[in-house]
Amino acid sequence: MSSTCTTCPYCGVGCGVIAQSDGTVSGDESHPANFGRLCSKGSALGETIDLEGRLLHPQINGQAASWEESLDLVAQKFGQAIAEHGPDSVAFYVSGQILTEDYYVANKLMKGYIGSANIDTNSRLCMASSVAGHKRAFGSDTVPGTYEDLEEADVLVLVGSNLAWCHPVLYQRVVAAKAARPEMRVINVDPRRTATSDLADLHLAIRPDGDAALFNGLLTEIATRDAVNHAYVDAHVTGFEASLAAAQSCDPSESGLSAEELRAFYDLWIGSEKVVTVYSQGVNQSACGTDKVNAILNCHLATGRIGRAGMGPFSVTGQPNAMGGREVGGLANMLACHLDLENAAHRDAVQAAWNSPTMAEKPGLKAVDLFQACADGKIKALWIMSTNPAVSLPDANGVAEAIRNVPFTVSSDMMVETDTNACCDVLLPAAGWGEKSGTVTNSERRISRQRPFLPVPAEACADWSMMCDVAKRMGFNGFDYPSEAAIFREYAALSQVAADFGRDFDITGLSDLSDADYDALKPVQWPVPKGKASGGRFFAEGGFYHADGKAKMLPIALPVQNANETYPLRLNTGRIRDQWHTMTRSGKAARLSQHLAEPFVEIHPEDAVAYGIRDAELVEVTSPTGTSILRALLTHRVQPGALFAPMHWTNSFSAPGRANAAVPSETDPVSGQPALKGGAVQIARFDAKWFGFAVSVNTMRPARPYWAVAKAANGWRAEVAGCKIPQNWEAEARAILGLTGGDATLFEDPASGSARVAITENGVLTGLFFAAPTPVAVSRQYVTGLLGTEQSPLQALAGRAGADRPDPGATVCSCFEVGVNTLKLAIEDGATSVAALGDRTCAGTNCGSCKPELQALIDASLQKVAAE
Ligand SMILES: Nc1nc2c(c(=O)[nH]1)N[C@H]1C(S)=C(S)[C@@H](COP(=O)(O)OP(=O)(O)OC[C@H]3O[C@@H](n4cnc5c(=O)[nH]c(N)nc54)[C@H](O)[C@@H]3O)O[C@H]1N2
Ligand SMILES: Nc1nc2c(c(=O)[nH]1)N[C@H]1C(S)=C(S)[C@@H](COP(=O)(O)OP(=O)(O)OC[C@H]3O[C@@H](n4cnc5c(=O)[nH]c(N)nc54)[C@H](O)[C@@H]3O)O[C@H]1N2
Ligand code: SF4
Ligand SMILES: [Mo]
Repeated sequence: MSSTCTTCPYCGVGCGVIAQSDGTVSGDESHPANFGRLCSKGSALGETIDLEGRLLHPQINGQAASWEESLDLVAQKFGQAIAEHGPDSVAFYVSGQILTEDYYVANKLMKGYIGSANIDTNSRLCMASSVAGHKRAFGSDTVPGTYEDLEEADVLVLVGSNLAWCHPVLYQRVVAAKAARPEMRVINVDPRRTATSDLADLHLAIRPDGDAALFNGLLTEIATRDAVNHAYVDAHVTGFEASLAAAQSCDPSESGLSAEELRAFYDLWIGSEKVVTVYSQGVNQSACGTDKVNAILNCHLATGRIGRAGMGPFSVTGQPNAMGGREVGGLANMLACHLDLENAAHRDAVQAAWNSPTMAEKPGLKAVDLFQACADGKIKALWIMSTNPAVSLPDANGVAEAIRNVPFTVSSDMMVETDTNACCDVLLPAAGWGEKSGTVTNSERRISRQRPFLPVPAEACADWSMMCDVAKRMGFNGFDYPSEAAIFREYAALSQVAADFGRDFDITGLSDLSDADYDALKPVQWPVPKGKASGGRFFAEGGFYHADGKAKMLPIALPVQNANETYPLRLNTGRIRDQWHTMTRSGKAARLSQHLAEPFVEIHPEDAVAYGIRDAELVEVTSPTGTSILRALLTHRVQPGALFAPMHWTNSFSAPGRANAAVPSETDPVSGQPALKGGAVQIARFDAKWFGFAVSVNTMRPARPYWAVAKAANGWRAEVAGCKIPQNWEAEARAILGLTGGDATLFEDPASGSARVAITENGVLTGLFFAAPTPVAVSRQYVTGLLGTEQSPLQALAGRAGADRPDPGATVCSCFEVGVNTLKLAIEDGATSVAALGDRTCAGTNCGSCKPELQALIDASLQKVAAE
């Protein structure tokens, strides 16, 4: 079997993967992002590459169509809209999950040929505030540092980042560095306690959006303690005095932290030269996100702690090619190679290099405004590519309506069934990871190849290739690429234009790659100038990209916190360890679906008491845009007044549990990034009359008032709830299980209002259903494990293991499917370190993503022992 070096398609860490044609994957030891490590999602990639659910042929209005017909139709409808309503009546909405070559073609087609800048990307939801903050401070969107800086730092600050779950391999590198140098300090700034906080020496549970107050306080203290690097500031920075004055006029207690916490933070940050401040969506996805970014950058500029080993601000990117998208100018306000759309000289130079008929002159619509324009009838043709906005944008129901309101819509995706596809006229089947070929850029500016190791199935096709086919049909020259290598060469050559303007993005050293060189390209960090050394850090000696060559510090005012009496709570949202975004791929892997199998909302116990909500009941979370129904998880990890819900669930997995139905679309005024972490909401207990849990060998999609399904090893599992007690439990069970045949065994207890149904076919268990007036208390893991086995229905209906078969409990380690009960037993039995637990149970010994949870279990058990 042949093996192929490629790159993981999930997060922006950009790990190297070695894939076999049978789908077996392992970490690439030679890749400088991961040196052989993979996390739980990376390790389970092989389970997501089957063809189940794939979109394999083009469709027009739900009917199979040929590529010829489909491409003709797309070209004709886009051409017609442009002819009748002008270039700004059409739009592309693309994604940080397409490859650089795809992105380059999309941007060239829209800006240089159609002549509109109405191309925006899901990076608007993700990186836009960082991009805007970088541009304001540095004059360009440059990430100054490298991953090694995180390891070499003496103080590592993680702001609004759940690195343990969202950048797990980078997190593991930090864990290893801290183990090697125990004096290293980690600070986590997050209103919520997360798996990442568990590693931190200091967890600062700031008030939501308290970041600017914290970093303004830090800037003031830097000046008070005489820690300003005057030589650096005098030579390379403007705006120091005004920024300091603005900071000094703020009250740092607005951060919500105590004087002691602030002092501890200042002592560590100021006390070590080697400080890295990593930040992510807790900073970016806010109505004041760009200001928060600049408040952080200000402190690094004032101390000159930037661009040197072990120090600097570090915005980690989310998607595998979020960075590549920024480089090709995928955002509506940018031009290729970090050039500026609003700069006439830049526009002319790019147009000349492209030899294109036109060039967009003004920025296009940013994501939220773009979908508003769809709702307003201003967009006549829309092409959505590799993203699922009907789930991932705020006001998701409104966005679905807006897409339906556009006269002609196209979606190119790998999967048939997505919430967005359901709103679109034409579906174009995309080649996916393992099939497609091109490059991606990770968080530390490292360009790596994604290489194919699987045949492209049926009629699927690379994104760049379908766009070129449409461009040609629209009569445009300049899209005759023989291969993705040819696109890459053109792009690398275009970066000469950027180099000539003295800009940061220079990859001219890659412009002469032969097809064979491109195929063999090793991971390389930009800049890659022709004939000079590549990679490294930026700004140690200044060299910023504003006209005066200096960086700008910006005066930052604090956000105004308005109390909202109708919607008094704040809905924070984000990610869980084992799911990726809208679950179209990670949702296929049974072992990834067992970690957290259902959407939930974290609620502080005080709020739960105030609203009369008990643990594991259901909660309606409502904003003016809509409602989502979520399982209540009572925890001190969130602050009173704050809720946290994961973003992942969709109409395929839990229609009522889609978080973004209830996330309003407020945006940052500078970056246009939505405030996905701070929607104002109200909550109420959802008045369910019965709760159910079901497992079936069939796919379930039980359209009950509440439902959520997850893939299991031998079928599916479902949580349901209803508002009316069914007349006939067996009929209800069969409807939910999707099982008409087989023998049913029914237990009903009218006194308690509970019922249990088992279905067997030829002695094999095909379905189990449990219902009760309160949340069903059966062992999910145990019951799910019974599916497809030969079982006595009576034994199965007990819902928990007999004494002879221990119940492993909820899965903690996805790789080896080790449950919480197994782990607790091992801890009681003396395995009181993560390594010992690994020796005993294998947990944590493959990808290591569960290590924070293993440590938390050990800590909890030791605390319990100490309290006894
Ligand atoms: N498992 C998994 N990993 C992923 C992804 C995934 O879907 N699943 N997606 C990838 C993508 S695209 C992205 S962008 C990254 C995102 O990676 P992260 O940004 O690390 O993840 P999030 O969970 O979105 O949010 C991070 C934290 O911000 C905190 N936060 C909320 N409000 C505030 C605030 O006002 N201030 C501060 N300081 N913190 C706040 C939240 O409580 C949350 O813990 O993850 C990437 N990695
Ligand atoms: N409430 C809330 N909402 C959020 C966030 C949050 O923190 N909270 N985070 C936001 C952020 S940071 C992000 S990045 C977005 C992500 O949100 P989305 O981009 O909407 O989510 P994905 O599920 O990654 O969508 C990718 C789609 O592309 C398809 N696909 C995969 N590979 C290919 C390919 O090669 N070609 C094509 N054409 N299609 C492909 C997949 O099947 C899937 O349908 O969500 C945002 N939404
Ligand atoms: S950390 Fe995990 S999800 Fe991210 S690139 Fe590496 S293996 Fe993939
Ligand atoms: Mo993202």
